[in-house]
Amino acid sequence: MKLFKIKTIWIYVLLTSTCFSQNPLNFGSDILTADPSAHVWKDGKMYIYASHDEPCQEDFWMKDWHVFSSGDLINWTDHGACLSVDDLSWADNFAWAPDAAYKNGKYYFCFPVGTGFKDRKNPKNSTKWMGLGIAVSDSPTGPFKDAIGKPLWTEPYANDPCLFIDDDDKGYIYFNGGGDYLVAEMADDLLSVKGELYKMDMGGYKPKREGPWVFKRNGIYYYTMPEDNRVLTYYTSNSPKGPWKYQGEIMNEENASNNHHSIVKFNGQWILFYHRWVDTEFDCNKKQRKICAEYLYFNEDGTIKPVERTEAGLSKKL
Ligand code: FUB
Repeated sequence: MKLFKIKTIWIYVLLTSTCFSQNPLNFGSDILTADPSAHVWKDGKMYIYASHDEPCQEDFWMKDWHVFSSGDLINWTDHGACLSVDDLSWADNFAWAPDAAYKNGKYYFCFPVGTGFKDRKNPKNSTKWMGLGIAVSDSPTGPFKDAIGKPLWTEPYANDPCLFIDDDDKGYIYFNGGGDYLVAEMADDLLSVKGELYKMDMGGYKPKREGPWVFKRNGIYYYTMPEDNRVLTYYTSNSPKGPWKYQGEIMNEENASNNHHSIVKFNGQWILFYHRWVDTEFDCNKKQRKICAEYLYFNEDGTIKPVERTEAGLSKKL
């Protein structure tokens, strides 16, 4: 009887500790990940395209991107590096926040990458440049192959792309372009932009930011972003190019550190993926980035309910 009780307690402890420790997401190793771009593809699984931090890296010097997949949002597979700066002829550093899209039966990986050096003390001496590339694969997990062998453009400086495919199959690229809120329509093959880089009307509200993420729900376009790189906020519009109306905060700032996110529907439930700076055991003794996730809910009028960071994340009961 006593043995039965002990066993039962152990099973309970194991089950609860598994259920209440889903953030950061468990990718099966101590890999450091950031900037999650999440998509559900035609096999119904969730795929996360992520930046990959080196432990204690200098000034966001990052070299490759990883893809993770899951069928239940709890058990994840790390498919390894889907692209690396070593595969590129025109950039060698700053493998930053990517995005992906599915069109024409292919998977497209859009990545910001650069070269040079940013001198934070004497900005005049900086040589850093960043642009956006496009790579293609027949598989959602890659490997992806640089499809154009150069950036989509060299001016303006660009990072943090969001590649959005609308219901009419038109593709749009949103990005941080020298501080402006820019969008361009993509050519049908997604390998070049069609027409102008268009500066969007943000309704007079234009904080500094990186990492736009656009999605559509019930005919409304949502333009979401880490405002000042830190607070997740959003705008809405009835057109993919705006004008946009500011709607408020989704997730607040934590420890004066950057955040970066994506919002996607999985099995009828909306999910917010983001990253958090957590304590690790690496020598530099600094917090490092890891991807987390939370459920996200809408109000009746289509506005988004603010999201709290939790330890349990997606293991919480719906
Ligand atoms: O991961 C490198 C950069 O940090 C991203 O591009 C930004 O969005 C910020 O998360």
